[in-house]
Amino acid sequence: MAKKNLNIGVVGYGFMGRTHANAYHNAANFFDLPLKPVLKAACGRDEAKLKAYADNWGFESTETDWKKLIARKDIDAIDICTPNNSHAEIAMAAARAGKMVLCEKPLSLDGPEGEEMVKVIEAAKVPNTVWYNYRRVPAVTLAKQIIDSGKLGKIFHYRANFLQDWTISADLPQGGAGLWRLDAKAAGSGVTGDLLAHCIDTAIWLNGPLTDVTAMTETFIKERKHTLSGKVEKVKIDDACTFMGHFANGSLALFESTRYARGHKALYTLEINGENASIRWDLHDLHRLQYFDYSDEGIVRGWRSIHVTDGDQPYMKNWWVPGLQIGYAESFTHQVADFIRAVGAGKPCSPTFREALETQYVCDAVLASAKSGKWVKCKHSTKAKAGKK
Ligand code: SOE
Repeated sequence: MAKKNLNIGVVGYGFMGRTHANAYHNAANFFDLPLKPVLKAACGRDEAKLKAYADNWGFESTETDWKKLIARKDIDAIDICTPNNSHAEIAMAAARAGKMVLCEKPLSLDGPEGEEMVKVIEAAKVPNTVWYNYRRVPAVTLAKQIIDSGKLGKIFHYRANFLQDWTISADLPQGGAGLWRLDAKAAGSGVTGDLLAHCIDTAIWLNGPLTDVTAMTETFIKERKHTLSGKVEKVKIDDACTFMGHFANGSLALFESTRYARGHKALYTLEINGENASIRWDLHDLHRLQYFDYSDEGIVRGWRSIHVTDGDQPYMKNWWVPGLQIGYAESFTHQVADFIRAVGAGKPCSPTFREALETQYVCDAVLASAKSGKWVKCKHSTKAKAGKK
């Protein structure tokens, strides 16, 4: 019997618009889903770019006004791939219209805006999720399984980096297509909301909530020409951010992100050290999980490099044959598959808006600490997450 369709309206045709469209295309081919995702409509302001995007990915129709997209009766879910400062308005309007909402990360510009979004989405009772895609890289999901099985024992340290080098040139303008990440009005913050948010989301998922942080940020290039105004304007985003903190389970946090690490394009790494074992993962080698188990016999004890491609490892039985790896794009495909399965089962798909708000609170605490030079306590979005030390 033919499956019922899940009609998707994607807002935004940039980098994320492409990763999501690709994911909707592939999800039903690789995963047995209760609903079939259909690229019903693409939405964006520039008609020529929109048409090129829609034709390329096979969307059935286009809209140049997201309000019209939301008003359409034939759309079940709104997927938001626009700059951060438009997430709240679109997400809340979509929820109020009864649509399911999938929102690119970070959820919002800051915690208070995120709180509004959570209030509206929960009142509307619509399925929702935020695209923190790295959770769904099979090696990272495997790390979660290993940690949850208790193999690491008591956790002492959680260390994460997200390093890039694409904004070193002082000639690079801020604002406008592709460069909105440098404009505080559009992005909310710099590396904290763009890159550390990924690290924080994964950390909370793997190791539980953060309780307090102390941070420093730096803006290396103080002024840049603004693409939209044509004027040289003050740069208000953080180019680099380093923070330390405590997790509720007693372990210590050490996080660093920068867009000034010459030679690194998107080097997201994480390492967790427990009493009995340690885990290490690296986005540039994303199909491997490094694992050290102290209980191994002494003469063969050492770091193992697990090639996460076998059928009994997360998501992998749905792909090729053992030994053949998948990559970055598939983490988005997994999110589509998990979202649709959750919708079919009437369950939430993590991270929900409320869970993503927890990351927003940590980002707020990090930025507040960098400003004040003091330790700042993190707010929590759920009682369960607040945990106990
Ligand atoms: C920034 O360069 C960026 O594209 C982020 O916005 C993404 O979230 C990250 O996954 C890769 O880097």
